[in-house]
Amino acid sequence: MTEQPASWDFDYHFKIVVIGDSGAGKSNLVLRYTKNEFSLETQTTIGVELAPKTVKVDGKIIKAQLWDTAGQERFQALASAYFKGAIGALLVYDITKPSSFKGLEKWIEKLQEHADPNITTLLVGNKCDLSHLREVRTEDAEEFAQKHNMAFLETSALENTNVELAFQKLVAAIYERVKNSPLPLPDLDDRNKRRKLEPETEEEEEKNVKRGCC
Ligand SMILES: Nc1nc2c(ncn2[C@@H]2O[C@H](COP(=O)(O)OP(=O)(O)O)[C@@H](O)[C@H]2O)c(=O)[nH]1
Ligand SMILES: [Mg+2]
Repeated sequence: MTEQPASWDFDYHFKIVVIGDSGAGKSNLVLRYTKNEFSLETQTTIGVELAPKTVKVDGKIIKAQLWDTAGQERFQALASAYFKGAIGALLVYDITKPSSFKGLEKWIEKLQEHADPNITTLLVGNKCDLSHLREVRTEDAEEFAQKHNMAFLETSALENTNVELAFQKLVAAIYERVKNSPLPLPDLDDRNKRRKLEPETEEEEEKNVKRGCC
């Protein structure tokens, strides 16, 4: 029998949205985590960027699909499709920009409005390399995270501090939540429910059907 493509070989598929004010460093956190790269440029492309990353938790292979806004957050234009089916959210602010910390309330409202009520969220204070420019105290962020029942970490996409840990923590927390829930999960996108060896695209699905009947 032919070996299945690597993209099929996972136990869980988690859609994770990355949200927060423009300039907080969302794209660079995703870039650092998925490609170990960093860019000084701010992305201006319009459209949603998807970045996959496969991780192992508790012996299970989890494909995390990270949804990066690619600029629409600037215009408050994130449609409900962006949040639909998301099982996790990385909520990002910039420790040197109090406005991005104040903006978190607005992002939480967006989550409440569009996302699954059980979504697992991790708060990230990015740019911790710029400690001399810090304007948001760690204690204030900790208090905020506690109030909203989410874990919290400070990161630097530039220096690669806690980036892997932040995503790993989020994926592990989602896994803990879903591992004992009988599938299908309520109100979630099909992709979160897909199990090992199920086809990813219509084309693959068609191929699979052909394989099955010959
Ligand atoms: N010093 C520092 N700059 C960062 C960090 N992360 C992102 N940046 C910079 O902040 C700007 C905005 O980053 P970007 O990832 O495009 O933010 P986004 O709008 O939230 O996606 C860019 O100039 C990045 O180079 C970081 O951890 N430290
Ligand atoms: Mg961006």
